[in-house]
Amino acid sequence: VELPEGPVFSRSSIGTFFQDKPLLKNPFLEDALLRSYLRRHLPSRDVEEDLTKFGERIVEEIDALGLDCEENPPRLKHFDAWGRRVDRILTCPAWARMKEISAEEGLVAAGYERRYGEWSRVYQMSKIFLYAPSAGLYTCPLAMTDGAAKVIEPLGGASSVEEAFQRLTSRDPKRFWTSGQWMTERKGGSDVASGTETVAWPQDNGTYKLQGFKWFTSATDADMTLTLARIPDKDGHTKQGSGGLSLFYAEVRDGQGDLNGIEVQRLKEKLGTRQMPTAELLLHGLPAHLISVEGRGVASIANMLTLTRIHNTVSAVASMRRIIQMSREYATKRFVFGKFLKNHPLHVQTMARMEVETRAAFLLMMKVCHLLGREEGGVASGMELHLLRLLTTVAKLYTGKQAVAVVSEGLECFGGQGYIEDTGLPRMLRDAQVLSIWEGTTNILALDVLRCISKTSGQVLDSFFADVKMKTLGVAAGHALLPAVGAVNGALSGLGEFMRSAVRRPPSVMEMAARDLAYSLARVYMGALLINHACWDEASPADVYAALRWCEQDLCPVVTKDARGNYDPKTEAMDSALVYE
Ligand code: UCC
Ligand code: FAD
Repeated sequence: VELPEGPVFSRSSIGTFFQDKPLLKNPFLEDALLRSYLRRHLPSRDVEEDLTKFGERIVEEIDALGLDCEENPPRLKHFDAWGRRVDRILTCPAWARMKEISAEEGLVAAGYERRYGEWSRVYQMSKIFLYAPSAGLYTCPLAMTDGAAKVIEPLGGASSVEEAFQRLTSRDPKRFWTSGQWMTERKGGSDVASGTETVAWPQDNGTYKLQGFKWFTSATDADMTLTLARIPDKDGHTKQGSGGLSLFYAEVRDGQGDLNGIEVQRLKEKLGTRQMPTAELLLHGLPAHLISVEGRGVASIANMLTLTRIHNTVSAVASMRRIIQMSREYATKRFVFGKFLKNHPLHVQTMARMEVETRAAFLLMMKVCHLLGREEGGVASGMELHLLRLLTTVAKLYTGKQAVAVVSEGLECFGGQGYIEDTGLPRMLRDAQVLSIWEGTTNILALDVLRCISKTSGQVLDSFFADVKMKTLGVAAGHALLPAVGAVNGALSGLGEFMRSAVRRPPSVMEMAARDLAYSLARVYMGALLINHACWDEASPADVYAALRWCEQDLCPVVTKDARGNYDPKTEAMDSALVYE
C-alpha cells in the first residue's frame, strides 16, 4: 500500500492539532468568593484596586518567576575554589526577586501596619492567598518571617531584637529580612520536648553560643532565625523535657556575609518544595540572644506556630483555588466526545465538588485571619480568643488534607497533561503534600485540639458551640438553607453528647478519637460559615447551593465512628493486630 501524499504526518510534520493550554487569568478577578467576601466585610476601593493590580502582577511577572524557582533549585557550595569551607547556599535570581517583591508588596508589613484595623490580617492574607500558587514557595520564608515578627513585636523597642522587628516588617527591599524557624532535631520534630539536644552556653556579655544539630531548616538563606535550646546549669547539666527549653534569636551571618558558627551539612532532597533550600545545620557556637523566660521556649514559640499554621492554611486553600481556576479554564478549551469538557455534566460535577471543598476551606481560613486581626487590634472577646486558639489548629490540619485531595483531583481534570512536568501542574501536588506534615502533622494537631480543650476546661468548646449556633440563627422558616441548618444542628448536638461522655472515657480512648473529633469540628464550623455567608443579602444562588452540598456529608464523623465502636478500649489491640499481621 502506498503512503498517502501530503504533509500531515510526514518527516517533520507531526499533525495539525495542538491543544490550547490553560491560561492563568487575574486570580483576584477570577475569584467570585474572595471578591464577595471582601465586598461584605472590607468594602474598600483601595483594597480592591491593590488586589486587582497585584493579580495583574502575578500574571505578568510573578508566575514566571515561580516557575523559574522550580526549574533552578538551590545548590550548596561547600568549598571555594581554593579549598576553603564556605557553605554557600546558591539560589536563583528569581528567588532573590521574590524577596524584593514581597517587601514592595508589603506581604509581611501589611499585617503590622494595621491600616485596616481588625481587617488588616484579612487584607494581608488575601494578598498571600493570591501570591502563594505563583510564588515558587517564597510564602514559606514569609510565613516564618511573619511568625518571628509576631514573637518579637511584644518584646518592645528596648530589646536587642528591635532592629530585627523593623527589618522583618519593612517594605524596603534593601532592609527587608526573612527569618527561619529551627525547631526540629533528629530525635523529634513533633516531640520537640524530648528531641531537642541543642545547648546554649552562656557568655560573659549576657549572650549565648549554641551547639547542636538542626535536622530540618527551611529557607535556610534567611537572615535570622528563632530556635530552641537548653541552658546548662553551672555544672553543665541541662534540664530535660519541655521545661528545659528556652527560645533564642540568632543572626545567621556576620557582617561579612559568612555563616555565624554554622556549618551546612547538606541540602535535603525533597519530594516537593524544591524551589526552596531546606538544610541540615550543625551549630558550633552560633551567637544567640535569649528572648523567652528560661524554660518557656515552647510556650513562647507558640505565637510563631500560630502564624505559620495560619499561613499554611492560606497556602492550602490557595492551591485548591488555583487548580480549580486552571481546570475550569481548561474545560472551556478541551473538546472531547463532541463537546467541550465544560459541557460534560460528570466533569462539571467533579469540579463543583472541588469548588464546595474550596469554598468551605476559604471561609474557615478567612475566619481565622479575622480573629487574628481582632486579637491584634485588642478588640477580641474572650470567646474569640478561644476560637482563635482552636480554629488555627483545626484549619491547618483540615485544609492540609483537603489540599492534597483537591489538587490531586484537579490534576486529573487535565488528563495525561496533568501528569506532565513542564505544564507546571505536578509541582502543585508535590508542594501540597508537605502542608499536612510540617508545622505539626495531622495527628499532632489533633492532639493539640484535645490539649486546648482540656487546658481551658472546655471553655474553648463552649465558645465553639455558641458561635456555631449564632451563625445559623438568621435562617428564616421556609428558607432553602433549612436542610443545611438542620444538619449542622444535628451534628452539633451529637458532638455535645460525645464530649459530655468524654469525661467518663480513658485518655487513650480520647486520643484515638482526636482526629475524628478535629474533623468534626472543622466540618461543622465550615457548614456554619457557608450557611452564614449564604444568608447575606447579596449572596448568590451558588452560595446557597454550596452550603447545602457541604452539609450533605457526615458532618460529625466522631459520633458515627463512636457508634461503630472505633474507640472501644479493645480497638487499640485490634488496630495493632490488623496493621502488624
Ligand atoms: O515545620 C516547620 C517549618 C516549616 C516551614 C514553614 C512553613 C510555613 C507555612 C508555609 C506555607 C507555604 S517548623 C517546625 C514546626 N514544628 C511543630 O509544629 C511542632 C509540632 N509539635 C507540636 O506542636 C507539639 O504539640 C509541641 C511541640 C507544641 C508539644 O510540646 P510539649 O512541650 O510537649 O507540650 P506542652 O508541654 O503541652 O506545651 C508547652 C506549652 C504549654 O503552655 P503552658 O506551659 O503555659 O501550659 C502549652 O499550652 O506550650 C503551650 N502550647 C501552645 N500554646 C503548645 N502548643 C501550643 C499552641 N499551638 N498554641 C498555644
Ligand atoms: P515524627 O514526629 O517522627 O512523626 C512520624 C509520624 O508519627 C507522623 O505521622 C505523626 O503524625 C505520628 N505521630 C507522632 N507522634 C504521635 C502521637 N503522639 N500520636 C499519634 N501520632 C503521632 N522543621 C523545622 O523546625 N524547621 C523547618 O524549617 C522545617 N522545614 C521542613 C521542611 C520540609 C520540607 C519538611 C518535610 C519538614 C520540615 N520541618 C522543619 C520538619 C517538620 O516540622 C517535621 O518533620 C514535622 O513536625 C514532623 O516531625 P518528625 O519528622 O519528627 O515526625
